[in-house]
Amino acid sequence: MKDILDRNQNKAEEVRTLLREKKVMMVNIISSPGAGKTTLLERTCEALADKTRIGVIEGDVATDRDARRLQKYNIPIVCINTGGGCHLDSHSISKVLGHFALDNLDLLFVENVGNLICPSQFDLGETFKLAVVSTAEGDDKPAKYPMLFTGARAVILNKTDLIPYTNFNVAAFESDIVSLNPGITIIKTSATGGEGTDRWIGWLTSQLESFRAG
Ligand SMILES: Nc1nc2c(ncn2[C@@H]2O[C@H](COP(=O)(O)OP(=O)(O)O)[C@@H](O)[C@H]2O)c(=O)[nH]1
Ligand SMILES: [Mg+2]
Ligand SMILES: [Zn+2]
Repeated sequence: MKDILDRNQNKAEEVRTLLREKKVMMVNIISSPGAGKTTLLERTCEALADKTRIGVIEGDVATDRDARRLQKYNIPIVCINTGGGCHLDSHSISKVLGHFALDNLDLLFVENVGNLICPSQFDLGETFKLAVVSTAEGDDKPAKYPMLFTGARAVILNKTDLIPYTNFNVAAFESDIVSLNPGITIIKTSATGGEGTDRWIGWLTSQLESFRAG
């Protein structure tokens, strides 16, 4: 495992250096299946695709369904089917980067395989990791899967529209996250209803500006 992670880390640093040179900010989106990663990408493309040059790497065990959901935004999309693999690694990212015209890209999203465990261990060369949690999953997930939350720059708490139908405790969720990672940003959204997505877009835009400023 250590050898695998060391090899992954070396390739990740290569990817990070290349993207830095090309001024492409890469966001590695990690969540359990169904938390709303693709829906959030749909809202993000709607808000930004006319002013920001976006590309997407869709990681899935099987099918190109998520890639097809994003086709309507006319952005470059590459689909990686892992065929059973439960995470993406930096070698798979490095292999597909050649399919993008990196000189014509500002923002590259990676939708990782839905899984809270090993995607947080495999550095892809991203600028930062974004964790997405939905209210239907229970508020205990940060405490139970701490690695993702210690390593992420921001957490989206999605499906806030469902809170009245669950026992999700927002204050307990937030305090568990902050005790793992005091500097983290937490943004609450309903990706289907649209509430809070403006805050996400504002935060993302500010990250892109500071990335470009170096
Ligand atoms: N009620 C509600 N449903 C949502 C929200 N975001 C996504 N969904 C639904 O949750 C399901 C999974 O969403 P998807 O974006 O495919 O999740 P992914 O597996 O993380 O990419 C879909 O049926 C979405 O329509 C939300 O904010 N509120
Ligand atoms: Mg998806
Ligand atoms: Zn895995």
